[in-house]
Amino acid sequence: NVARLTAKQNVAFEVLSYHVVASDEDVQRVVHISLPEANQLRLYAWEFNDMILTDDETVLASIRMFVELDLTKKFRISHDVICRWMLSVKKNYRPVIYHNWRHAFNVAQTMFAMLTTGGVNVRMNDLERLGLLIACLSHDLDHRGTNNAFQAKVDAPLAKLYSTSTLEHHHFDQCIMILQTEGNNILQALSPNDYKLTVHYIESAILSTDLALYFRKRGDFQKLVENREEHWTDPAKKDLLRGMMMTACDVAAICKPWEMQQVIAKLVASEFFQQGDIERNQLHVEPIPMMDRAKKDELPKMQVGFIDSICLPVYKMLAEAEEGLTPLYEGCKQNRENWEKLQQEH
Ligand code: 5BB
Ligand code: ZN
Repeated sequence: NVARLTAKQNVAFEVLSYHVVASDEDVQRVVHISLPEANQLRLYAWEFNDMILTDDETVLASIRMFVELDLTKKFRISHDVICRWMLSVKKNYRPVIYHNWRHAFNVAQTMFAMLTTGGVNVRMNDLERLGLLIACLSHDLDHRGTNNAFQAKVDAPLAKLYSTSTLEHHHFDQCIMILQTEGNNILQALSPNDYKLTVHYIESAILSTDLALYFRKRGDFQKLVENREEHWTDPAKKDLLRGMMMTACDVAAICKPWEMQQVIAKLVASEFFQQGDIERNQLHVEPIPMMDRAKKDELPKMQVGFIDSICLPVYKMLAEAEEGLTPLYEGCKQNRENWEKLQQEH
């Protein structure tokens, strides 16, 4: 009886009942393409570039990551189901300028490289690897190109549902809804316990992409790194490590070769400016400098600030925890120098 639902239940119903799934047509097309080799796709490279791939190739490359980590065999994920799930995930990203499917795909590739090339694989079990890859691909599902503060400002139904980590809770909800849709459950062969554990890994990983949580947790992680935590057996410490890895993957565009970093920074800026335009013209509030088109010349300075306050600390700690992750730290430092130079020219 709808009349008996509380206001909050109404909001939950409105927000949670909507997601889309892949069409049989798309699944049939992709199922029949043979998977490209990982090396041909350059999946193991830190300098990986998605821009030369077609949309179908990004889907195949994502499936290739699961196959390379042996996850499809170990968890008896059929080719048909992983194709359908991947296409459904892709379909639930909106065509926004930056927080779209390509961003999620790049985040997953960085996680794949951290595990393999970076050597983190030895510290993770199969369920963690599975959870992390699913989390990366799902971590920005249904992003609207506007941030948490914006959802609160416009009193969006989502902000009524979740007052903190608003979008991140929604990304996780979308992730679970897709997994629970017929023909999309890549976790169907897991025992109830393994299923629960994997969903817990996914939830914690997706929520940790909220920058507010990163600031709260990085002090604790710094202590672990200083104490030279060797075995990572404590579940809480392990959770912290996975969370930091998620942040590192989420902002890994900042470690890419300079040409690529410049292109991506412009995409990020362009999405921020669109939010700023709405705030100024429709909400009649002054946007923060980052979202203010009038301050576009300050981009180099803002990137240096972003690198110093958010990026370098996380890559430095991760490189100390795992030597194989040093290339991310080096790439980030390199881009800092380049942005710094542009800032001085200005
Ligand atoms: C970020 C936090 N914000 C509340 C205030 C501004 N800062 S910032 O000074 O570090 C900043 C970051 C300012 C400008 C920026 O981009 C201008 C184009 C950025 C920035 N953010 N630059 C980037 O290249 C990237 Br990538 C990002 C990340 C955007 C997504 C935020 C989600 C972070 C999850 C850990
Ligand atoms: Zn993201």
